Amino acid sequence: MLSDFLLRGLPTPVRLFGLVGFLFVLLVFGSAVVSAASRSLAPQHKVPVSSIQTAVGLRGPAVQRQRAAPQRRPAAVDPRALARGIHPPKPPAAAPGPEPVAPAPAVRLPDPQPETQPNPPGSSSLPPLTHVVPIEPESPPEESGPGPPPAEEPPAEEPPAEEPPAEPPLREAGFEDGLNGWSIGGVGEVVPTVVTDIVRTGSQSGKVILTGTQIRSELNFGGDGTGSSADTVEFREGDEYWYGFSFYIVQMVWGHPGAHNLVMQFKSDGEGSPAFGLDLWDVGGNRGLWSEGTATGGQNRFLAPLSERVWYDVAIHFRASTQDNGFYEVFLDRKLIDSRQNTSMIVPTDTYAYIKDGLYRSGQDIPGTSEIRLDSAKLGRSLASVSP
Ligand SMILES: [Ca+2]
Repeated sequence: MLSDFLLRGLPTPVRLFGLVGFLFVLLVFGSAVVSAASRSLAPQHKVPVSSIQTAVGLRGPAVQRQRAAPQRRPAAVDPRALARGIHPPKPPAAAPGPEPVAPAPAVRLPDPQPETQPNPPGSSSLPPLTHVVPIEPESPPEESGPGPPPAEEPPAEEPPAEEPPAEPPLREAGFEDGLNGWSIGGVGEVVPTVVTDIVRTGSQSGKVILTGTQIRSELNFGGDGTGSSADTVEFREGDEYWYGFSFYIVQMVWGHPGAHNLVMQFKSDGEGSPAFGLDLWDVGGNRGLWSEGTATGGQNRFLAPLSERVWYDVAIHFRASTQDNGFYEVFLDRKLIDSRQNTSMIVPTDTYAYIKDGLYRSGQDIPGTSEIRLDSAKLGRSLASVSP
């Protein structure tokens, strides 16, 4: 042996001491080598104790966080561990094994995802209920499905189907300024008068009365209240308008076909019967408003029953023509009661039409006293603009 060889020549006590020293050095060196070796291998295998505990379910993020949710089951049954198939070391208690674990996991499974937890700052008791991360506004895409529906705006639409304030009429004759707005040229035996007893609008209306065998008491629409026809409104080929007026029957000798009893007519500039007129007739049990004239197709048409002592609002929408390029629509109290297309509101041999209101009758055939009121005559572009 090397030590024997080196110490051979020395005295015994010294040899003994040297031997011991050699053994000591050998021991120290050996332990140093071992420790160095283990240190070089250790890093890969080092497993922190805490992670082991976590894996086993003794501690870990879930446990630490769950301090806020005391109602949770004790950490011993940490679902996370269960989810990973790692069962906690069962306490020696005689508990019937895995059974108690079963109920917990189903609902809690989502918890294990640690990402869910960190967000809600002050909602320590709420998290258990949130199944999915209820986080932040960053995820606006689909999270807020119910919130932003822009469908909210439409409700603003209300049904004020009624037209807004009607545009003013183009012309008006309502007896508030005497007979202004009318012409009395060719009105017949009796000039209508302005009264205040029965009115449709304002405080005055026109009184029309025929007695005996009197035939005519009419006003032409458009004028200054005199006999001048300078301002009479004329409708020529293609002109389209609305004309409205109101009438009230005080008493009436009702006419019949063959005995004119017109309350309004589209008179043409030439002689002869109007192309279109509205009669107050009582025929075959139909007492009321009738239409007659070539524009109607040549037939007398019963349009609506009428009563005495009631105001009626008439509106006529028309396009004037001498060549059947016109039409008319008659409304009574805003209800359509007659209409005809492709017709002539001007007598074909004439050049224009104008409007007359009042009474024109066959006095010899239907004598007696007939009395009405007229009011609120208007010319315009819409039903609303010519309504009272
Ligand atoms: Ca009036």
